[in-house]
Amino acid sequence: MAIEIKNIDETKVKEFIGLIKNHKEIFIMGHKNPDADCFGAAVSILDFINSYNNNSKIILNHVSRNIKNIYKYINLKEKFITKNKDIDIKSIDNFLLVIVDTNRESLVENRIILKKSKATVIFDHHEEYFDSIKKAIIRFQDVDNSSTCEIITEICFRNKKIKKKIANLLLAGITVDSKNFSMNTTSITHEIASFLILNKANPLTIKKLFQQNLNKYKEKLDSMNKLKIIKKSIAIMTTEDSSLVAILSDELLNIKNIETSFVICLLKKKIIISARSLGSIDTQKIMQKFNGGGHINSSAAQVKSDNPKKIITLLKKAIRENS
Ligand SMILES: [Mn+2]
Repeated sequence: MAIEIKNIDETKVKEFIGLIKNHKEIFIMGHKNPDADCFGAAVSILDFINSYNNNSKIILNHVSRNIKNIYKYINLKEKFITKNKDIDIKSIDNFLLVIVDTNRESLVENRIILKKSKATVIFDHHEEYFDSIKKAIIRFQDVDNSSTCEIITEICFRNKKIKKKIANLLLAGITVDSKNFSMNTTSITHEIASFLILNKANPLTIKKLFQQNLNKYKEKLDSMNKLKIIKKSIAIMTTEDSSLVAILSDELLNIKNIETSFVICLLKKKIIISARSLGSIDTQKIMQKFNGGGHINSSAAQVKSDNPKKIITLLKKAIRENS
């Protein structure tokens, strides 16, 4: 089944396929500390590219906890470059670079490759920021999409047979970024999900891929004791476990009357902030004060600091100014 729901710029798609055919080597990378959307987008675009050019690799610095299960599930180890030393930067010259799930220079997995690239294509659903990559030749960028996986399904797989594992990865990316189809979704998101299910994606398989282990779950419950509510609808929490930051900020929005959540974690002289909102507060504006970004509903930042108390004070000030 093909989806015909949007005016896809066919010329751009053809141009992209032309670039794939004209390059010997292709590198794909997402943002640092990839999530399911970023990882699903990278693997799916690799699968699309493979039908034209088998010489493509994904640059992935670290298999984080967020993607550990889907990394195992896809079982494509040989297609990943996980150590920078495995790329002979000097010898590569004429390569195509495909960037997924970010458009910011400071966030990509490997900035040297980006600097060296003469042909860059971006697939992303985030807004542009001051350090947005200017040199991209083609941009498949749309902030009205729930996820990069949604964009990739529509552009790359609408007329193409899709493997079950790829369909599952794409649906996983959409499910995670849209917080189970509750945020940034349109009827098109649902049509694309339906298309993926028709192509054998299974929501239950996806649920199993994201099950947490018991210890993590216990840690998560322990963290709830540190919850502070300000202004009745804004939750602020600290955690010592960086892998829980995003999970906790998502989870806090399940609590009645909580409209906005911020979770802070100190990690080696760096403070990570994850922010979520049901829409009454624009978390992106607040995270931009900390040089971060994202969307109204979901954003994050990293600050060089070892003083969480000070960051919380600054955060409260930014919340006051933006609510
Ligand atoms: Mn995303």
